[in-house]
Amino acid sequence: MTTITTKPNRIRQRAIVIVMVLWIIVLLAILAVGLSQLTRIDNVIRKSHTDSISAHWHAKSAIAYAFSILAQDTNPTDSYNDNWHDKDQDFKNVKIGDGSFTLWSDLPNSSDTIIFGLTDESAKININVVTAQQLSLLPDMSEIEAQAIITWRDSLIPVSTDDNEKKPENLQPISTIRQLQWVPQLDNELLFGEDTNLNGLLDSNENDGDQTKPDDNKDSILQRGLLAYLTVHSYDLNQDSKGNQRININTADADILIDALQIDAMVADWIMQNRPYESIIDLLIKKEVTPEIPPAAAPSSSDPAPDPIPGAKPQRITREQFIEIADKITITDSETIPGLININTAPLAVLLTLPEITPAIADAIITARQNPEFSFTSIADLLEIDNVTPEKLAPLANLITTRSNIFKVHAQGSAKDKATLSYIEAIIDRQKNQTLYLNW
Ligand SMILES: [Ca+2]
Ligand SMILES: [Ca+2]
Ligand SMILES: [Ca+2]
Repeated sequence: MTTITTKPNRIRQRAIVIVMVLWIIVLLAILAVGLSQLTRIDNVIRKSHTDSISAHWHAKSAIAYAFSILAQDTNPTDSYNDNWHDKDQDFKNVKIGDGSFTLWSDLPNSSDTIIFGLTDESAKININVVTAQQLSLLPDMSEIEAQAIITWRDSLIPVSTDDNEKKPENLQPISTIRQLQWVPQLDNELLFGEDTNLNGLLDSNENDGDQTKPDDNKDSILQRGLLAYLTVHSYDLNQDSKGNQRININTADADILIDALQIDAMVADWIMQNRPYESIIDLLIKKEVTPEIPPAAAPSSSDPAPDPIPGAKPQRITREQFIEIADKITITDSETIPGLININTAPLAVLLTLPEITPAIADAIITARQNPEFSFTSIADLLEIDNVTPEKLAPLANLITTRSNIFKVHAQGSAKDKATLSYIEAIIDRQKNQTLYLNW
């Protein structure tokens, strides 16, 4: 007997086949959608990865760019007339390929605007060498807090029996200003103000009140903390404007004084007879030492000093001659001197921490600097400022300079989409051709 498949059975089998085919289609569709989804996510990830690499490399190229800008600065002094300061066209949204970068300074300025350029670290106070007295003169700083910082810093100086270790240029107990957060009982608000990421910019979280950290006053102005005025990196070479090692007036012999400084023998004689000097300004103000042997006496054969005019008195350098040679002389053989403050670039608050600098003198310094043709070429140029006498310059002379070697770079790289950004903060030492990355 032939088995006849009944109609309902056939229908059921066809239905099963259709359901199976539908399932396969649905599965394939799910697979296809899934695959396309994966590809899209992959593309998004890949694009975002490419954008962030691009932004990062744009920020990185900004560091190389900063180096090249500094290499082009051949002025013998460093001032705000230089190519590295406040040039929107050179530092803001600089296009490279399909992205760009921007460089800005973190130094506080009177107009609270963003200065596009590099930051001169010699405009700041070097926390590794500053005194408590000087530090206490910063805005909102109490003597107790200043002393707490100095006590903490000095506790970090390693005890050593090696005299070389104790040279001032080797005393670098603090390697980044952020370490000041560890000073006991020092308020973070005093240190950072509203600029908790220390980039010198008013970020959105720094201007939204207590909505996000930090708490701020929402006044659209960046209230800066103490760290805006501090550095640990600044130093100057003990060289003149031509790159020659300065002449040490405490040790140089007569021939060197006469030849290198182009002074006459009587002045060289005075310099040698009135040693030692605590600062170069002593040449103008030091009480003369009465020579033990009258100049008319016969010179000893072992004395290398040339005999000037027989019987003539050694002659003190004049103020004009002093201004002429001030950049060429020093009181130490050290090749570098840490922490000197550049009077061409220091902001008002920093100038006011220097001994003998009154608000009137600080204003006069800043007014002089506003002339685009002017910069202080040596510390002796301060004598041209009203009310600055040699006596007032004396306690200042070993603390200031007119040149800078260390620059901080805040660089933001931007990818083609302009939304993907990368931030790098670095310290450039243009003498040693070195970069220290603080934020990478
Ligand atoms: Ca900020
Ligand atoms: Ca906030
Ligand atoms: Ca504010």
